[in-house]
Amino acid sequence: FQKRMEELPKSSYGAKAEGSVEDTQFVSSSSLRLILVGKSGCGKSATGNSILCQPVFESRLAAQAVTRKCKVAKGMWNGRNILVVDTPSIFEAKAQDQEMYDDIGHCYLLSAPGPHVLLLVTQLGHFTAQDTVAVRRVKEVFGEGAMKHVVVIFTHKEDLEDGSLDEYVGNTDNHSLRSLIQECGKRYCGLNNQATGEEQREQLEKLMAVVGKLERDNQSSFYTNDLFHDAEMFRRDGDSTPEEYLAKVQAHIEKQKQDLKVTGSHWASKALHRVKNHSLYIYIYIYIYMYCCSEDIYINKLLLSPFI
Ligand SMILES: Nc1nc2c(ncn2[C@@H]2O[C@H](COP(=O)(O)OP(=O)(O)OP(=O)(O)O)[C@@H](O)[C@H]2O)c(=O)[nH]1
Ligand SMILES: [Mg+2]
Repeated sequence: FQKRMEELPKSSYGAKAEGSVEDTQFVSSSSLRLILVGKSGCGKSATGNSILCQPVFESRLAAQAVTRKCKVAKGMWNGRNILVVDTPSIFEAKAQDQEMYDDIGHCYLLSAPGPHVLLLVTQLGHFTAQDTVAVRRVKEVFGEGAMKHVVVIFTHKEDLEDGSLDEYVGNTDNHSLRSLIQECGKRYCGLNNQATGEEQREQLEKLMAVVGKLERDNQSSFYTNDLFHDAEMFRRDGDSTPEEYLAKVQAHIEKQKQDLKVTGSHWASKALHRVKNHSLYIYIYIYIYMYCCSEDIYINKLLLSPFI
């Protein structure tokens, strides 16, 4: 973690940052911070490269995860500064060891005081159980409120050929994908990360239009939480040691996980309650129906017996 700290671009953060004019402009309110999230190999780094129009993140097909640690890169879009944070495999179902907390802590430091947009990347036509885990992990890592800042990115858009992405998303029978799309306010976009020239520019325009809508919906505010605040203080003032900061990271993630469980169990108990109520109505209905239909005095007596 100490090594990661040394690599942090000091000029990107806070008032105490030292750097060129161009660098300090980066903290101005008009800059846009984006974090790439999603399962391993879905095209996060390639998406970052498309957005920045430069091959800044290592991206290739591999059996093992290619991106090994968080990396930040900057660029411009229509005169606006953008900062993109690429992430390693912190959205997988694997055990959460110290390295995972180091990566999460690093990601928070690179994107503090918080991202405007979380780009949740998935390969078009391949939304699997690992993607569902990734959605869950995004909530655990950033908090459930972060879903308000999610845009789903479908990579490999070229596989649609002449088909429409809206039709694909509207007609999919993948329930997890449908509920994700609902949950993030139907904000999604397709990208062909192999595209160049005019095609690349056009698809970026579309993505930025979706981002623009997200910003309007959120009154231009970025997503933040207590841990982003801690990260900013740590980065700027150095008021705690790396160990203390990492302990805060771990405690915050544990709490977010716990909160998610509580929300989940609230939802489950409500659903159970509803089912119970429905069953009661059905029982009463069958009871009355049988009573009315039956001409047999013995059955009528039997049906009435609990009330007598
Ligand atoms: N044809 C095509 N290939 C893509 C597209 N997006 C990504 N790829 C390819 O998919 C492979 C994996 O992409 P990466 O960007 O490395 O994926 P990642 O999510 O960063 O992977 P990790 O860092 O290993 O988690 C690379 O070979 C990319 O060239 C796309 O839109 N179209
Ligand atoms: Mg990568």
